[in-house]
Amino acid sequence: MRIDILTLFPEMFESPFGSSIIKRAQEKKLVKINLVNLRDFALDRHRQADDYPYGGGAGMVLKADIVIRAIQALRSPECKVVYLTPQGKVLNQALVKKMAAWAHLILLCGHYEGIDERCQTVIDEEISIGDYVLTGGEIPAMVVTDAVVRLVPGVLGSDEAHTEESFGSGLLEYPQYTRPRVVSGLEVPPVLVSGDHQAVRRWRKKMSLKRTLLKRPDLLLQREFDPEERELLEEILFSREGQDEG
Ligand code: 4HQ
Repeated sequence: MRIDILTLFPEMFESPFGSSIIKRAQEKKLVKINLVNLRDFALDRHRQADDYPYGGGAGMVLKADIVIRAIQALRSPECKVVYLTPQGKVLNQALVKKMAAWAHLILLCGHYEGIDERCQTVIDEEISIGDYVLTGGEIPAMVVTDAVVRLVPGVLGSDEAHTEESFGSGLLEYPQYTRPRVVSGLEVPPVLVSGDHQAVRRWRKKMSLKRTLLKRPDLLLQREFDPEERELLEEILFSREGQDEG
């Protein structure tokens, strides 16, 4: 997969993409992340990529001729151009999955007040990372890239990918514990040290369902349940004792 990021601030991306899983994905050539400075497509002496808005007002606007020239230079037959904006469709895991199937993604980051409206002629989709106002589209582009790259085949280790398959399906994560077994008198749930793998799997699924029900009931309404999940939900809702122990 290739991801081109068009921005006036390519240096903002160096640290987040230079560590951990995203770094490893690039080293393994599973993804090519291409940081492109929009200024490189300015033709004037001062390489000016943004300008004052017609009609007056605060802030600067990305110039349409520069954005359009940059996108024409980077285009491929299979590419999708995405502009990060609060006006876009709000990002969720279903949208991330759709994007992970694209071979070539071009992310356009606006800064200050945004982009000249005529850039819309080269934009395929608008995406928002949530209903709040940021200073630019760079952090949203990092969020989209991180979420998409981890779904590219081979990026996650087989253990991580397996967890994704069993629980990346619209539930919150189950509680985790590590050594020592007792902290300030608080013990690890006995099932996790029982050695009964089937019991551990069932307990984790139950805790995922319970957590989702308590913290994000909206997520459960968007989802269907298999017979085991129905049984576990019934236990959560109607059994009196020992719910935290499963
Ligand atoms: N901005 N989700 C303003 C965002 C944003 C968001 C990006 C700020 C675009 C011009 N983008 N610029 N929230 O707040 O995507």
